[in-house]
Amino acid sequence: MEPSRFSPFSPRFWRSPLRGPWLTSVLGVVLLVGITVLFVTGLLSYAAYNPGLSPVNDKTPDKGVLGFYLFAWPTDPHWLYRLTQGVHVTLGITLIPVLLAKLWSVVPRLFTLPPARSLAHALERLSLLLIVGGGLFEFVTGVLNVQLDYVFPGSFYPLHFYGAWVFFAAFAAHAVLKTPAALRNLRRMRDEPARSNERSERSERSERSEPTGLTAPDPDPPTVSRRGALGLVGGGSLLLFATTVGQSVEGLRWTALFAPHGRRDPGGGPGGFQINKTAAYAGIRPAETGEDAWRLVVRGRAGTVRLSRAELLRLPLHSAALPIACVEGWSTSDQWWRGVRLRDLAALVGHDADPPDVLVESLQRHGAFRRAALRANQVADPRSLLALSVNGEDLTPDHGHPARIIVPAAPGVLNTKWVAELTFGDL
Ligand SMILES: Nc1nc2c(c(=O)[nH]1)N[C@H]1C(S)=C(S)[C@@H](COP(=O)(O)O)O[C@H]1N2
Ligand SMILES: [Mo]
Repeated sequence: MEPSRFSPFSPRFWRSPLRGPWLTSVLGVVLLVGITVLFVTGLLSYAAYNPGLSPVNDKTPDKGVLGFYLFAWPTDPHWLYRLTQGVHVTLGITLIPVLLAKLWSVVPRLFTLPPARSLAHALERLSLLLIVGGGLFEFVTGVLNVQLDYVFPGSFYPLHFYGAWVFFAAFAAHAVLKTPAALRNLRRMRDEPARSNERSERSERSERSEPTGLTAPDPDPPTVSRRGALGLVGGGSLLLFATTVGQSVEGLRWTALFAPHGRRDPGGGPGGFQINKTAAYAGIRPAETGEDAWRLVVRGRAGTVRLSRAELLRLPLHSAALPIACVEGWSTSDQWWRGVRLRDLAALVGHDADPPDVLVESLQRHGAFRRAALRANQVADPRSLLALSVNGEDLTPDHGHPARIIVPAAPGVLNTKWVAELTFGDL
């Protein structure tokens, strides 16, 4: 029996005249490109954490074969992570309206009866569920992690990482199956531009005869054209883009209305650039950072060295212009850091020729980012510093006084603040 038009299982329940192969195809092709870029930049972000280097860095220790592609993250160009992660977050947010519109355009297909006509049909529908569920899951976890500013329940990384693989596998299979038809649809509709009424009717008819189940058999009269609807979606994306991208662009920060580190710059002066967590939040007490109390402990194969800040300042000091680029997508322009080269500190404890990896530990007692490991190529780079000052003045407490790490091209999370100990080699 045919379900009635009041049941979503009836094709006649879906009345919007906008649904059809053209709209679905346009949105699908945009997502094909966009989600592929999201997937690649996401995998790059994971690689940038150096998860293969040390269990300390690895937020998804049970990744198994999914880590097959990991490689040593380079230090050049120095804005590399700023770019890849800026693209990942900004593009992800920009694509939200496209994703929602795409889901809306195919929603009748989620309600077909019988649920499965054949094994192949059952598999196709299952993959559709994975795509819809996986897509929503990835976008929601991503946005929450950015918006909740590090208070996302600790499991963000494994959720987003495993979710990405499940989602992308289903997405890739879907794309292989559907892209030829989508491109065919687009080509056909371009060849018969829906200008005159007669022509557009013809194209509507030809759409309706397509057995896609997308076009309403019994549509309501249109209130907006398909191009108009697409314009609305594009406008929404543009608005999100325009209110997000500023979080990574100096001078435009105030336009990043929804970004937790957007809006106003955090004060002026040498330390007047983004702060992810303050010293107070991290539980750093002024008593532990004073000249009498604080000693940097440096360990290596030749033994252990303790240095006061004054002693560090008497070592050869070097400068590097480097940004902070956070996994949340925000970044600063290049700041002018000054301090002791990590490779010079390695040499102090017996690693002269080629410096090894290093484990960096903070004064901070709790929290996932209190320590991080850096790769040998990062230690060796002459721009990698234990920074003591920024933009010509002592580090402020919130930017990591008495000393912090700054490494070119690395994610912000590796730029440990309030450093207490460096251990070279033997991670
Ligand atoms: N000890 C410690 N260092 C830390 C963090 C932290 O939470 N604790 N956060 C890291 C992260 S995620 C970022 S993005 C940068 C931000 O540096 P900023 O606050 O100076 O901009 O610091 C990094 N260093
Ligand atoms: Mo960060």
